[in-house]
Amino acid sequence: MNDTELNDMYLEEADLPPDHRSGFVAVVGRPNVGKSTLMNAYLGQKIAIVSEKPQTTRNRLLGILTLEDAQIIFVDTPGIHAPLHKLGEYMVETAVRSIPDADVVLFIVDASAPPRGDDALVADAIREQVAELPVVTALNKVDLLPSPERLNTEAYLDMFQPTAWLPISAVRGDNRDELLELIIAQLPHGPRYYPEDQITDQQTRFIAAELIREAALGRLRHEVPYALAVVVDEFKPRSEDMTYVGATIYVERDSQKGIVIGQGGKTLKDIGKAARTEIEKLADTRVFLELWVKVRPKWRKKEDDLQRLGYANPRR
Ligand SMILES: Nc1nc2c(ncn2[C@@H]2O[C@H](COP(=O)(O)OP(=O)(O)OP(=O)(O)O)[C@@H](O)[C@H]2O)c(=O)[nH]1
Ligand SMILES: [Mg+2]
Repeated sequence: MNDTELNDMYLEEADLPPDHRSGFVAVVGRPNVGKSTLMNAYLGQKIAIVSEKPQTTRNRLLGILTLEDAQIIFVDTPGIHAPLHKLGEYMVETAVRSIPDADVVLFIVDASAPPRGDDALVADAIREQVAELPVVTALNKVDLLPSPERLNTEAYLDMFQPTAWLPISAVRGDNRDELLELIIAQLPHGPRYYPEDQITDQQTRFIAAELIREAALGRLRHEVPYALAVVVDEFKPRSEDMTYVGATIYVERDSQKGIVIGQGGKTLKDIGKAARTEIEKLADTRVFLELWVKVRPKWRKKEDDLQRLGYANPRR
């Protein structure tokens, strides 16, 4: 680092208000409660894919929100559940392990419905991992109820007594700003850990693969969405305003391959069209997207396949 850069760095530090706060906020909860939706809403950008099906998020993803007086690093995690295969075990372990590294735990529940077994798993995981950390509970999806009195507030607060809590709607925005203030108030004083223009730790090609998976999730039913993995094989600028993206969708069985491709290739074409629109926003150029579908039998149960498809065991 040369002198000018060093000066710039000190200047940046000096520019921060003396009571600047920063830290990691582990966003945890059972599948489908709205963790990724809420993080994206705070960032104003789709960093994590979202779907109406549970178990959408499979990896730990950072979403970095830099404000004048705080830098909040959200750690979006897979939904905690009772796993059925190695992929599920990887997901749950990833989520649970993000808890002790956090400064604040954001426990999200779907308060439009009573607690389920998986919510208790989350509450237990938080209790086991942290005794000291502040925990903020967000009672999400208030928009689904005619009045806040119908929320299952007591049932969730009985399960886990948080430091602070609020009813919110991640999609409609109710109490979203207020929740952010609550979270910031629990963060320690500290500097910015990431440059102010950095919004995530994920590489563009990983997000592109996720956007393809999101497009596929929205168009497939039953067990097929869960058997999908997507790998971007190539992500290359072809010219100033055109990016070439080549990706493979992996499934577990021939029958699933047929479903993903669809009659006359229609389903795959629809998936490609939807994904391309999203990847164009990400790449900020036009995108030429080529998709392949391949069968990898029982990949969700095999350690080496999981590693190859981007689900490396956090222990290693
Ligand atoms: N009505 C309503 N729906 C919501 C709200 N927040 C999220 N959703 C919906 O709930 C579904 C799940 O949202 P996600 O953000 O993918 O949930 P998640 O907790 O990240 O789920 P996993 O990644 O599977 O653990 C999607 O259909 C969202 O649109 C909300 O405040 N109100
Ligand atoms: Mg998610």
